[in-house]
This record gives sequence, structure tokens and C-alpha cells, in this order.
Amino acid sequence: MSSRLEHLNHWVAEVAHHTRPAAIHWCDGSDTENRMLIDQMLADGTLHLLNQDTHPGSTLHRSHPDDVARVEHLTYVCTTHHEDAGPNNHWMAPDEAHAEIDALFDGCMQGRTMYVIPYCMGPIDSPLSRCGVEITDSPYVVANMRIMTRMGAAALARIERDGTFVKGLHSIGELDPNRRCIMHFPEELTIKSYGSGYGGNALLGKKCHALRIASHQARSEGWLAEHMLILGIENPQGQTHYIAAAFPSACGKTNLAMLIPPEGYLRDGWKIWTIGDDICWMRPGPDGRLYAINPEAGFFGVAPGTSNKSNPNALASIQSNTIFTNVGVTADHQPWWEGIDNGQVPVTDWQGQPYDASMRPAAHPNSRFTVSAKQCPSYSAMSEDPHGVPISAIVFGGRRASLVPLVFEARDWTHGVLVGAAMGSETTAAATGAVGVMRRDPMAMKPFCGYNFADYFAHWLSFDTEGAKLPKVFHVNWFRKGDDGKFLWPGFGDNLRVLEWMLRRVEGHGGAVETPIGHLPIAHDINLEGVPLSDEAHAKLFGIDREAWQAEFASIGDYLAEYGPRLPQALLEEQRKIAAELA
Ligand code: OXD
Ligand code: MN
Repeated sequence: MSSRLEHLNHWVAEVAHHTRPAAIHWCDGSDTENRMLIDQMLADGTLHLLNQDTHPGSTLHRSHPDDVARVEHLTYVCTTHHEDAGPNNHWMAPDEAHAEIDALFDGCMQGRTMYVIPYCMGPIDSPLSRCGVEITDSPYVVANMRIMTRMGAAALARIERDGTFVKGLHSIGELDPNRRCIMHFPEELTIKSYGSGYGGNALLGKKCHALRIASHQARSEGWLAEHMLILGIENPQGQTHYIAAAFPSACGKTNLAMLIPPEGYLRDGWKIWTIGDDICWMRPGPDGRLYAINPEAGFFGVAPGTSNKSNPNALASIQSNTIFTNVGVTADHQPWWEGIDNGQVPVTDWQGQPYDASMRPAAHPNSRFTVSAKQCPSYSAMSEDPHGVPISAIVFGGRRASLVPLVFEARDWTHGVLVGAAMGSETTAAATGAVGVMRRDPMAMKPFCGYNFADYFAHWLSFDTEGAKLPKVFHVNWFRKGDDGKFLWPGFGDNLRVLEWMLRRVEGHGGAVETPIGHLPIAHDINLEGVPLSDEAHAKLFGIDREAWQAEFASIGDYLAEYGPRLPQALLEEQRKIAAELA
């Protein structure tokens, strides 16, 4: 097979010449093709069948133990000028980067099949969508891309219509951490990834295309590519507001996107609709509002901690047709992870060894499930709307054990951009490296912004134009801890109480007090019925410690200074203004 697009055929031939595969397979995305690949992977041990009575169509993949997370230290943005990548990215000159990674690709597919995957990020017929083609030697990547994107014949037809696509070349290579790197060439709309089969490094439509390359593209085309979930909140009157929320990896985006309203809210008729759990592309519409699509078609969610209590919708979604990666299994071959809380016990851990709690957890802390978004009980049909959904509020948040209150609202767009730019969070297992270390993670894009953060902040500020009807901006912290080290806020479904307050603010009738850091609800502005909070919890969730915030603003100032003269003046002025108010 080939395409009607000469430069696509030419690139495929060139890659084949370079990597020397035994065969080339153009993916059509059909069920037959999928079954063929799954059977082949079951036969060669890449996949293991799970219990087909309890989890029909589901399989387990165990990755190489050194290949379980994103590798930020091996991820590069290769722009002509170093300053265009910014201090927020590892950089290499494009020529040098091509030479280095091309040497790794040389002959690397010998004896393997090379798969050509045409995919579309976003609904096939949406003007907001963008396409790519990933070439890979991993059938596991093909099976995951089929769930995570609109992949195959329909995508190829759109690519042939558009004439352009992002080129992604991937090989698992030897899965050697010393021969691994992920390179982005935003000026060439090209990605090259070698030596890892892990989702964030290998499913090139996701982080590499939909965030790093797309953010770069979005800047020149006047839109935003963000690390955000999108959810719809339907009130008892039947009106639905859409919210986009940015949290760093493994900080509960999937849980928030699939939230189940607490008892009283359910009774009153509140409903939550899931559009996306990880990535959001937004663009101003003709009415001045921002319209968003989820470029993905599936969820690549963190398994540990997912339970009937924390996220019943996720659990319901993954009862069938799911690829599990690096979870444990029970005696009757059901998937198992820490926190699943279903009364079962694991017998085999994620490395395929007999489970021994003193050796390692049954599931890797970054073990995942890959499942079609359509299997989620709260899936919103608006996910397929080519125009996207209008966004009423943007929410930023991180894991902050101290300092940061439950919620506050930015005064205006510029302040909102500062709130996003100053975001901090404790690191998680989604990337290799130490866990629990507080780092600045602006807009949760630290690992994903394909260009200089200084320019990115300026791009955000540029949306505040005459006639723009921008969403209100909020900051939340579900992770505040008390003196005893325990979380002060129940989180999960109860987070709807906070979202409800935001929507009242959007509609112009929610109460709040003004403070230097933004508008804070007083506890009674939020419906806390049935949520017993201690005095300490009240004080910490709904108050600010001025002295500690002065220190925070000094630290934010130091952080922003790292971006030098490229940093937009308006952002610095905002930081100085608030620092002065706090003093
Ligand atoms: C993810 C991540 O997989 O952010 O979504 O690491
Ligand atoms: Mn993510």
C-alpha cells in the first residue's frame, strides 16, 4: 500500500531505506488489523491475555523494567536558535540532533515490521484538528495509537486532503537507557524517538505531537495546545459549562475529568461530562470565547489509586478492551494495582515475578491503562463536535502540601497568566527522577512546552484582545496537608463543591473576598454541607499566610528572572505589584 501523497510515500521509502525493516505495513485501523496484531503480540509474549470473563478483550503488557516513564533528561527541542527552545527545554542544534539520532536508527528495524500509522489528533472533520504519521517498529505502539487517536484510513484521507502532517519516527531500538532519546524539530514538524516503548515517549501523537510540536504550531497560528483536561458540568437547570484544567502528570486530571457528584448534588440533578483527561487545544471562536477540543480519543491513565471510590467511571471504563501496562495480576488473571481496593490479592507483580511486598509493589507506580474514551460512562458526545466546546473557566493546580489554599480566582487575564506561570507542584512517578520534590511547572507544561516559556507566557497574554470573552482563571490545591501530614480536603467527588463556586463566579453571583493573591471564597461561599472540616482545615483551606506568601512571591520573582529580558514586562509588573501588596 501507499498513499496518494508523494512526499509521504517518499518519506516512508526513505525511512525504510535507512532502518531496513523486513516488511512495511500501512495501518488502516480496522478491527481485522487490530486482531491480527494482538494475536501476534500474544503469541510472542509482548502481551498477555487477562481474564476474558471479567475483562473481555483486555491484555497486559510488561515493559522493560528500565522503560516505565517519560525521560525528561533525554527529551530535546531542536530549534535553529537555542533561545527559541528556552531555559525550560533541553536543546540541541538540529543538524547535530539529526546526526546523533539518525545514527541510532541506522538499520535498527532489521528483522522487524515497520508500521506506518496515519493519525488525526481531534475529530476527523474538525478545523481545529491536526494530523500526523508515526512510523514505528512496535506493534504495541500501533495498538495503543489505535485507542488514543483517530488512526487509519480516515486519517490518511484527511492527510491527503490537507497535504501536511507531522512526521514521527519511532523505534524501540534495544530499549537501552543509554541509547535512548526523544527529539523534536518543531520548525520541521518532525519528531524522532529512539529506545523507549513507554507511552509518553513512544505514542508520538500524545506528548510529542499534541503538546510539544502543537504548542509551537499553535503559537504561530493563534491558538493554545495545553496539558489540560476538559469537562462539562451540567447544573440541575440543564445548562452545561465547560472547564479546562491544567495539573501536572499524575495529579488527578483523570479523576477530575470523570468526577462523580457527591450525594446531594446527584439528587439535585448535577451531571459531569468527560471530554478529555490530558490534552486540550483551544482557539478563539467568532464570538470571542475560547473553544476547545480534546485531540485524543482515549485515556492513558495512571492505574494505581484507581478504585470504585476514587474514580468509579475510570474503573467502569476499563472492564473491557483495555491494554494494561505494568500492573500486577491476581491468581485468576485479573489486573491488580495498589489502591484498587476490590478485596482481591495480587500473585504476580508488574515484572512477572511472584508478588512479594518487600521486593516491590505489585503494580509499578506509573502503571497505566489505555482505553477508548467512548467506554467511559460520563463520555460526552460533544467530544466529537468539530467546533469544540466553549470554555467558561480555566483551572490551574498542583500538589502543594503547604501554603496554597483550596481555591482562589485570578483578578483578570494577566493575573491569571501569572498564576499559571507561577504554578508549582511536587514531582510524581510519571517521569523518571525523584518523587515529591517541589518544582515550578508553569501551566503544567514544564515537560511539554515546545518553545521558550518567556514566549509562551507572551502568547498567553496575547489572547486578551478587544472583543475577547476570555474564561475566568482559578487556582486550586486539592493536596493541602495538616500538621499531622494528612490531606485536609476530601477531594474526588467533593471537588464539585469548588467547581460549583467557580461557576457561580462565572455567572457573577458567587461571594469572595479580595486578597493580594486573588479572590478567595469564605468558607460559607462554598457548599460544605456534609463535609466536616476541622478548624485547622478551615483556616488553611480558606486563608492565606501573608508572610509565607511574601516568600513565595520572592521565589516566583527569582523563577521568572531565569527567563531574562524575553519575559513579558506585563508579567513581571504583575508579580511586583502583588509582591508589593503582600509587603
Ligand atoms: C501523561 C503524563 O502520561 O503527563 O499524561 O505523563
Ligand atoms: Mn499528562
